Amino acid sequence: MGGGYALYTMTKKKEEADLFVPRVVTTDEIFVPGHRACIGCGEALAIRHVCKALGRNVIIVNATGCSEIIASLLPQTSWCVPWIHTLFENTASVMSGIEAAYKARVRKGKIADKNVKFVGFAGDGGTLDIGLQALSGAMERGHDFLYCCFDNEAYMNTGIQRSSSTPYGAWTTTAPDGKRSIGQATWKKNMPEIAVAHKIPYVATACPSYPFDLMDKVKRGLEIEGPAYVHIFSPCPTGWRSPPELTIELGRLAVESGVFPLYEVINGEYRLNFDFADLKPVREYMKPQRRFKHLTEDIIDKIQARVVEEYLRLREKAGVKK
Ligand SMILES: Cc1ncc(C[n+]2csc(CCOP(=O)(O)OP(=O)(O)O)c2C)c(N)n1
Repeated sequence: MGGGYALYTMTKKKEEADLFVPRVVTTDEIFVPGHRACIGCGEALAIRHVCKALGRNVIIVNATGCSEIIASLLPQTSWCVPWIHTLFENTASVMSGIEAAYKARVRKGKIADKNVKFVGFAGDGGTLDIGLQALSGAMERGHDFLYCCFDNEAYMNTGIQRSSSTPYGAWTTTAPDGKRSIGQATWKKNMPEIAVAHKIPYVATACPSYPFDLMDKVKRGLEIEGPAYVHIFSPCPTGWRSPPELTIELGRLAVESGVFPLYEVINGEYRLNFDFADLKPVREYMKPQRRFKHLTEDIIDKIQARVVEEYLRLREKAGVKK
């Protein structure tokens, strides 16, 4: 009996070790508490994780958006690293300008520290809509930077206006549902694929519900030479009309339903980080969010079909066997 128990605990320990690879997360806080994010804000949590992975030897260039307005109200700030607030249109231009100037000064021997990293932060509006051309140019020129898009699927800080990242059928204040409207009438723009089309060395999707995966990707993006793009799913209870305590759960459901798959594209090679042979129904993900509450079964079925279709295409690209 005793031997059996010892064997059981040994096996259990081995299983646990296999399941939970022990990793060390720094206790250093670079995005510190005291900011004004809404209760349950997925973006603030994501930023905290991203900053832990970045470390302190960085310069962050931040577009207008929730991340900027919640954490930089003078005379207070949550940012403990050099941080620049830019306009929407030019986040990637400012970032690439600083990177080019820094490289030139290193070359001339005027700066000794060769390890400073350059990072851009923006929301989905600042990335997929307003700042897309500057980002495209920076990716094309091949600057050495990491760009993080915090995707809460609308222009949230200005009052929940739709963006090109708002999912099909979702209610927003500028895409309201009604007799003649289902809410957002267009499908979500696929920004990670737009980044992949630029043939940059690193593209990834991430979510704060999977913090280790998120931090690994930020580190990888930072280390790789050249442009790196990480698209971070950021649940927003205020804009999604969801209970704040469900933020982490909604991130998980988005991944497990295939609505937001977690993958990387390293030098053009796809890697699906979490694969689900049986996806959870999109209904499960949508149900706690009142932005979808008006949708009919037909529309939900249409969304379900599209999610599965896109997931299978992604699996194919990643070479996952059916
Ligand atoms: C060129 C320009 N257009 C519009 C605005 C107004 N504006 C300020 S914040 C914002 C929404 C930003 O949305 P997003 O980038 O998704 O960030 P979030 O607030 O959701 O974090 C808009 C449209 C602006 N400041 N500049």
